[in-house]
Amino acid sequence: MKNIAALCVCALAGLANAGLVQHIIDTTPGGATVDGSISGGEYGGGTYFFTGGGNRFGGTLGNGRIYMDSSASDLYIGLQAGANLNDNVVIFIDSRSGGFLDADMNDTSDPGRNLSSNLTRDVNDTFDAAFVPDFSVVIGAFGIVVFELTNSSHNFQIYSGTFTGNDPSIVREISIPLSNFALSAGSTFKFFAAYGSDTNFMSNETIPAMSVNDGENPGFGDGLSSVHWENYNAFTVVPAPASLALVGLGGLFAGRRRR
Ligand SMILES: [Ca+2]
Ligand SMILES: [Ca+2]
Ligand SMILES: [Ca+2]
Repeated sequence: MKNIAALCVCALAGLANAGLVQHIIDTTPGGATVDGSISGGEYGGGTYFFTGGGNRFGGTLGNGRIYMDSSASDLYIGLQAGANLNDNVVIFIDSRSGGFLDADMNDTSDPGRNLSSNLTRDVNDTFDAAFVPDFSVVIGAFGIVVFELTNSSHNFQIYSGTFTGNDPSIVREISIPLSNFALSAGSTFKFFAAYGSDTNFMSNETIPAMSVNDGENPGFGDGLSSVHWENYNAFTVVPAPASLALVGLGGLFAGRRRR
């Protein structure tokens, strides 16, 4: 009985520190302009961003920001790096049921596919039970690539070479059709981001912040049995204009009923 009680306490302690960290709901009908900077009204007037933790690769991701915005047709992602973009940010997107865990995937045919399959090279990384990714977006000096994850060879979706090199003053922006991620107006998806080298040597940097930020870089996983990436964020795509109008009408009728 003692052992069972101890196990329960451990599980609860883990749950208390895991899951959804930040949820942004897009209410701006327009999307962003893919021009390498954050300006004007895009990304909710500069308020739709997510922050993280960790700095063992110099704070590129841990001190950076991921901006998101959406329109009726596209999702916009903007990475503002906190230091030189010498390695690769991988954003895991959970936008539909099903998906693939680290242990399910092993496409090692190039660095972007490899990071999308395996974070820490020599161990099976684990995610929160509510997070099963379906897509990845990898951002590095090479540009930006989007994959649909599979348990064999990931399906290539998009490559953008608009922004390359490691200069952190260039915001890495991309426009991705909502349909690529099985999203539609008003849909919500989850994501988290990690940062690792071309050879899957992992930093301790993430968005959102997680317990891994407090330790050394997981690296290749030497001496570790697994690495747990326990947190994620959520973003809700802007509803269709008709839905926004209905929200307004609902408020009007509610007001009438009160009178
Ligand atoms: Ca918007
Ligand atoms: Ca922009
Ligand atoms: Ca999923």
